[in-house]
Amino acid sequence: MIRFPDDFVFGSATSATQSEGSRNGISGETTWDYLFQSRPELFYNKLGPYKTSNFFNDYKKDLEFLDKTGQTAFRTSISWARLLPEGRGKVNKQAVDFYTDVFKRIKAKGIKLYINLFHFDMPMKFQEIGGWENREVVKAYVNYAKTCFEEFGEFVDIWFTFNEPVVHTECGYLKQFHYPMLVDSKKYVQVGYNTQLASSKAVEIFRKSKLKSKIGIILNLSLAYPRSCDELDLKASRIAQLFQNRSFLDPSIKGHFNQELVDLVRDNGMEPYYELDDLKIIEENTVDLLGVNYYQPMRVKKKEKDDIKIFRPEKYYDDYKKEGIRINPYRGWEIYPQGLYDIAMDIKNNYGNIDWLVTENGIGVENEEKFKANGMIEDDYRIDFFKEHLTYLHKAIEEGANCHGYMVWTFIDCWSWLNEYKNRYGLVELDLKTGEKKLKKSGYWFKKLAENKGF
Ligand code: BGP
Repeated sequence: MIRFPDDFVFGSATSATQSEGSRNGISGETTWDYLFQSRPELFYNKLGPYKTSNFFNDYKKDLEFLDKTGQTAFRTSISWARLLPEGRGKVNKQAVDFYTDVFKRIKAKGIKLYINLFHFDMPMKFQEIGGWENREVVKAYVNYAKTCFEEFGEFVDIWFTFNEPVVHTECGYLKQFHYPMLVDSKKYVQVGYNTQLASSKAVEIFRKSKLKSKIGIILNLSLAYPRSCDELDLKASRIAQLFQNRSFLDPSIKGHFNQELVDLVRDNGMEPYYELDDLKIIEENTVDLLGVNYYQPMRVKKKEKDDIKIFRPEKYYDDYKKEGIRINPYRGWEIYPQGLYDIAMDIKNNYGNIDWLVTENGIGVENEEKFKANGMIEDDYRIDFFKEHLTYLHKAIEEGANCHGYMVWTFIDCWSWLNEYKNRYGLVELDLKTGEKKLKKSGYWFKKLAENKGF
């Protein structure tokens, strides 16, 4: 049997926009509401973020599934636009009451509560003035963070400043998957920089609050495996990791940006606007712990075509399709459980073995109803996926990795950005037509996992 330490937590993660429903209750608009209104054709089910899994109305019943799946920790986010419909200023009392009740109920169950402050959900009011491009928005975010610490500080065990900051930066400013759907290297760098600054400033204000909880950042880490040991393939892998991992790992944990990345940015004339005080703030406000989202590795080789003319990560490497790898056909992502072990070793060897936990890991499957037998989705593929990743995580812990928990993506099947409900990840099934929620086989399995601290 694979057994984890007694204080190891097992849980799941979701986010405000993906579960609550932006038109349930009072809320300001986010970039997702706006993008759906202006370009509905981009969204898989053409539903928008309006109802999602209806957590805002269903939460009392939904939270019962935390017990049914045996979770000892739960992660969600607060919606900035719900708490502060104007982005700043007047606090929405309805939002305070909602989150307070949700958080109280979770704590009453003896479940640890991890709250993230920003999960891709920029209030539209602020995107109109440039979103993360604008330091005014950084200021407003710090004020929002302070409001959250004051209103909900007593309930939260761990705060996270951001979820996957690489994603809103790249998807919004290079890849066109998130609003404002631009391709603009200069803004891409500025948004990345300002996001890090916002995170460090939130840590600063958190320290001043004297709360006893901890604060961290959630990063989607993927090691970049080189095609070969050829010097140029190795260089490609190192640079891919600078963009993907080191960009936020170094300032968040070590208190300064990675020098090789800084040089690369400067050599390309892409230095962001910054103020001297910023560097001191970043240096002095590192995180207590790290959340790691892991889905797939990167595989790269040296750049062979001169096809990228602007400054972006892919200017320095080509993706490499390795023969014989396993792919999740629905999402197109490689399944490589050993990647989690390798990340653990990177954190151990290069980041002072900081305290961390897996904050997302999971497999998205399309048309999951086809796996239904006697009314239940028999998602053995998901159980196997979890088992394989947990096996490598356990090996890493035995070798000294300082990992204290494993959270799957996700709790109840949720709305997922442009993909909406295409791929289902939940321990709990959501019937989109009736709104009914039901445990999947993996939900039952997860309860046993948590009770036994292993499998
Ligand atoms: C992560 C995000 C989640 C969730 C998940 C699955 O990167 O933090 O919010 O969306 O990916 O994404 P998808 O449904 O696109 O496969």
